[in-house]
Amino acid sequence: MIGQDGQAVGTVERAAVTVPAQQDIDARKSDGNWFGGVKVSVVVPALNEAENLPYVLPRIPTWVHEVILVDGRSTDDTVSVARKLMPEIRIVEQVGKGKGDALRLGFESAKGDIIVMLDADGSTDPDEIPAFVGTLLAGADFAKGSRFNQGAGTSDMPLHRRLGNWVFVSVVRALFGGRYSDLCYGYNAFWSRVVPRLQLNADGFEIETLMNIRALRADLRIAEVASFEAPRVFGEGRLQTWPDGWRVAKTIWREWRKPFRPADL
Ligand SMILES: Nc1nc2c(ncn2[C@@H]2O[C@H](COP(=O)(O)OP(=O)(O)OP(=O)(O)O)[C@@H](O)[C@H]2O)c(=O)[nH]1
Ligand SMILES: [Mg+2]
Repeated sequence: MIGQDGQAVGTVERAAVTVPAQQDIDARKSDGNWFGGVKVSVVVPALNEAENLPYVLPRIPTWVHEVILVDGRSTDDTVSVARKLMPEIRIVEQVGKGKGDALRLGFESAKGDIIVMLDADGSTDPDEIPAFVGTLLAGADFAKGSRFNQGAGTSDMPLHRRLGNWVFVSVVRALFGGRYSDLCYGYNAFWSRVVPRLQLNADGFEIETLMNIRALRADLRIAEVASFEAPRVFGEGRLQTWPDGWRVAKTIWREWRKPFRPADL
């Protein structure tokens, strides 16, 4: 369990996987008309996250139009637990590998006007979804989560990752402009119409860096949303600091050497 200061307190009880009441499922289906008919899709990449899904899926607001779980061919009960917790969930089976590949598949499958990216491990808080959606409705094209602006924070980042992220943020600010306060963070939301403009082609954890740089290059209206990142509830993260940090560095370099031209759509 996470205390108010963001530190782990005691041990976490495994959450029971309970089937939601029919009226909650019906409410979810019929409540897609909020925000003047704007439909919100939540894309959840998941690789062996069965234990964590009970902390995530039931907390997604019921007015969300659809939740898409992109399963990275999990060998645990990720898919069956997801279906139990949320019978109306859309499961997309990943063919390729990596979080970036999973997200791209999820974005392609999404039918909503707005897409929200949400991790399956309990790090990103579904209660923050309204802040992201509200930022888009207020005029932004791309609502980018930040753990380092006012009111934000993280208890899931050891010092070396903080330092690395800070270096990458500084380099991106110097090379591409903008005023990002965070870079390698996976909580973002955007209008689905911007996806084809970004021509995303990253497979791994560098997808977040690529999106953030290309959003700047495409002159999108970008707003940062203060977000708090909690530690994953159970299990080990897939991110490996050095190899994945290297992929981020290579992505920044490539985008600088050969700037992509946003698709004119
Ligand atoms: N479908 C799919 N999901 C993935 C893959 N790799 C990671 N994910 C999911 O992407 C999300 C973020 O991955 P994590 O392993 O938590 O990475 P992280 O948050 O950067 O690392 P930690 O801080 O150590 O948790 C989680 O929901 C993972 O289950 C993959 O190859 N395929
Ligand atoms: Mg994580």
